[in-house]
Amino acid sequence: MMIASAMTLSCGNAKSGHQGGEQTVPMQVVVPSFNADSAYSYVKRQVDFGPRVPGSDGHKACAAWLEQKLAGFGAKIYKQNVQLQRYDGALLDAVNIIASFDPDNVKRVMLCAHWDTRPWADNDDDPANHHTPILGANDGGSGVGVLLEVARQIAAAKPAVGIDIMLFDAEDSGTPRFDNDDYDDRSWCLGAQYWAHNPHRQGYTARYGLLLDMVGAADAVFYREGFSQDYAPSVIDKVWDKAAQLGYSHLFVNDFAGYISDDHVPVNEIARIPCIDIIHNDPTTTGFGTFWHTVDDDMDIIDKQMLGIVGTVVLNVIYNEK
Ligand code: AHN
Ligand code: ZN
Repeated sequence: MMIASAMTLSCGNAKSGHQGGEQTVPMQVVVPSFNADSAYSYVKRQVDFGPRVPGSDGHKACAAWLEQKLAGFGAKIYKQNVQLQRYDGALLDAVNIIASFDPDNVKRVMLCAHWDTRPWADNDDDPANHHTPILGANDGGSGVGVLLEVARQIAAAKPAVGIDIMLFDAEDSGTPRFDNDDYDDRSWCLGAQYWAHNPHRQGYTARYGLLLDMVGAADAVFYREGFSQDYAPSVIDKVWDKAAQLGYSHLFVNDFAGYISDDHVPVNEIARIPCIDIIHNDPTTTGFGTFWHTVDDDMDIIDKQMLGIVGTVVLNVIYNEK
């Protein structure tokens, strides 16, 4: 448990002979401890379904499991089943899965990740692998694994704000390198684009959103991403300040590292909710990691401790909302 902040409360109900007085009482914000073993097991469970390419058997089975887990944590589940058009015209059977905690609370924060995996290892060194679907332990699995553990903690002790866990589908079917003549930036983030145009509840809004993408590798490092900085600078400050307080300023680096098209862009530009991307991107070395969109994105590159750090930062941010 972590205790944070103090606050002056007007205490109109004070004891013996001290009526209506004002006193300072510590307002203890109890932040639950994030369990990294649990998060790791949730990543592994997804990977055990195999690739979660939209329309595949692994995708269907994983969707059912995600829904059942989140419902088991007491969330209200919204599913958006929709056919979305890929860059090449193929229709993808997609499902956005939204889990709302305390759904009638007007104070809300959204936590997002994509749950699908890439149909092609088009960044692999070996061209023979370019059409092989990836397992997406990091790219897909890690963000969802962290959010499932956050959901488990919310089930045990709810924060002051309502939380919406948004698992977007069809993020990672964007134009592959082997078809680069057809490249279209809008071919990514199809599920998030759909949700932004068709929110699960009419008039839905939230104070802000946090998107987790590729948060599980040992060499992960998080820079201030460009769209996040432009659309939601105060949210970046809030998260990076909290990470620094917790001792993670070496991982949440106070530098800018370019613009990344990701699910937070439609959330900002279409839904108009300030949303930041917490994404592994090291501009000084290997960008999204050497395993990115290769057959090496499997459980071997998942670092339990990194999942724990990201989850701890997220819990500390949302439990400090009043
Ligand atoms: C692009 O490569 C255009 N965006 C990175 C978003 C992404 C892909 N996240 C995971 N896979
Ligand atoms: Zn990807």
